[in-house]
Amino acid sequence: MENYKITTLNDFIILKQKDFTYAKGELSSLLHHIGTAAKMVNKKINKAGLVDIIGSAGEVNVHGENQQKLDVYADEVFIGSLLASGECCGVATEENENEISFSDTFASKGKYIVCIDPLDGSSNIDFNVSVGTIFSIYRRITQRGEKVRNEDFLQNGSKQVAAGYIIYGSSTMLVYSTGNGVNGFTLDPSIGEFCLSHPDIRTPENGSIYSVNEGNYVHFPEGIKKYIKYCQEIDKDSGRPYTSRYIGSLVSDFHRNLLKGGIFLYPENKTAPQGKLRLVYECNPIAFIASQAGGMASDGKRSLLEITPSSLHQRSPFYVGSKGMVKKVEEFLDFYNR
Ligand code: AHM
Ligand code: MG
Repeated sequence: MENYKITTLNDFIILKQKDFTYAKGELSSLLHHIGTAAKMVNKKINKAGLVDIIGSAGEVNVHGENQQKLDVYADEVFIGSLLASGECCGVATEENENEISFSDTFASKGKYIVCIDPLDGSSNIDFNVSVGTIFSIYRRITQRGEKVRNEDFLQNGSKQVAAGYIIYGSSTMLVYSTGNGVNGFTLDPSIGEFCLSHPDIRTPENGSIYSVNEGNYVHFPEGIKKYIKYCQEIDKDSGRPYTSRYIGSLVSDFHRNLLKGGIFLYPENKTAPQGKLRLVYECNPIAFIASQAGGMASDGKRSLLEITPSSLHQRSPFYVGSKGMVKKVEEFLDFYNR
């Protein structure tokens, strides 16, 4: 007899809710709505190339970057779904300059705020390269019923209640953590459900992959240049030379390294003095997942989750992955850049 036992994302969320004695199901409902929005975005991404939805929407976002049509669609779908959940009182996204406060009487009483990059790596879409959604959830600081303020979104990364990402790749996966380990779910398109496929993900202490845009090499800090050379040296005991893998799509690069062991680096460079990636809705959620899987994330000097952001779209140098490798990068930076 075939084994029909599957655990869907919603089964799992409900199952896990029991671990929190006082949980009222608010976070569960929020996660459920994120899962639903992910399925909608996934459907649209699968059709990219077939219908007139690839390419630029003709607008630039707050960073002066060209917005892709799917960027706009994903932004609307996630915001709409979070509003509909009734558990989220406000949202900050990569596509909007300021935080959005939900004034709806139901939603304004929500306990949580969400920071989200609705479609990361979207410049890859026209070339059929994997893209992702990255999100994190915090408890609001303002009182329930009040309008959310900037401070709700500028919380230290260690305050995340939950975080995760969706990878729209050769299969679509949702990976998330509520601070109690990391679990991955693969979308089964035949039943339209995310099914538990990667329970309790742990990342290796050390890996053999390094992921960095080496085209920027000449602009990197000395410590990073030296670390890259270290990755390329022969040392059988530590498995070097490492393999270089870089897709240029954060979620995909991170996901591969999370499962196989490795490090992702996006250093500051002369043209981007604070790095490229945004602390609040790109680095922090990924850092939370990494640490929950036994890895770590750093800005080169300190744990990324210790940083209190001062603005919504703040950028940060980003080193994330296997603990031993991230620590090694910190050592190189400390040694060569002091
Ligand atoms: P985006 O937020 O504009 O999509 O850019 C973020 C992406 C990440 O997914 C990826 O890690 C990085 O940009 C790649 O940057 P680069 O092309 O400079 O290597
Ligand atoms: Mg992005």
